[in-house]
Amino acid sequence: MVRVVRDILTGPIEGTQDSDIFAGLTSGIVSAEIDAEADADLILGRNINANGIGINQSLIDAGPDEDQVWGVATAENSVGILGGAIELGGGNDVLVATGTQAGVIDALIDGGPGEDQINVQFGTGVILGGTDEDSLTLSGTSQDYDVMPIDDLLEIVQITGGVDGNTNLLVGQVETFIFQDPSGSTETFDVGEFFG
Ligand SMILES: [Ca+2]
Ligand SMILES: [Ca+2]
Ligand SMILES: [Ca+2]
Repeated sequence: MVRVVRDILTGPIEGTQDSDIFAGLTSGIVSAEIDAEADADLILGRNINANGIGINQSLIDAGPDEDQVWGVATAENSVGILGGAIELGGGNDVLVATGTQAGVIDALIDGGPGEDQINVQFGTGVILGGTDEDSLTLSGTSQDYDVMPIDDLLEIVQITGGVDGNTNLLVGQVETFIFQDPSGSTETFDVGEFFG
């Protein structure tokens, strides 16, 4: 196993066949290429600075097995995941992106095989669940969003609006949509309900 834990994580980094940890703890993951490979890996980009980005313009391949990818930005005008591409690979993976400006901006997230749980709060980008039953969690209520059916065969929908008003997500192969209000209430929709 490798544990690469720094204030800011950047550059190409290779994982092992065992469980690895890659973390940028205060200024996130920036322009990195992380290949986590097999076994359950944790990839954490945390940014505590104003205008900070949790995972910034990085290519992340979590590889097989049950991985966790977190892009967490906590200060003002911050973004969880900006740009780049994140492949969660096989296994039941978890991805969480949170920021005060948006969870994601221009993000490309691919859950791959397995039952993946993706929570991006709100924002812009492309989210693919891949095969098996996947869920996407967004902040707010279903009233905050417009969900437009694009292709029922591939289960592609476009989600706009959002609590920030700027959300524009193209979502494919995700079977369950969860709207999570700050008050704690949640609403759950099957993708088929958007193609009624
Ligand atoms: Ca892995
Ligand atoms: Ca997966
Ligand atoms: Ca799926």
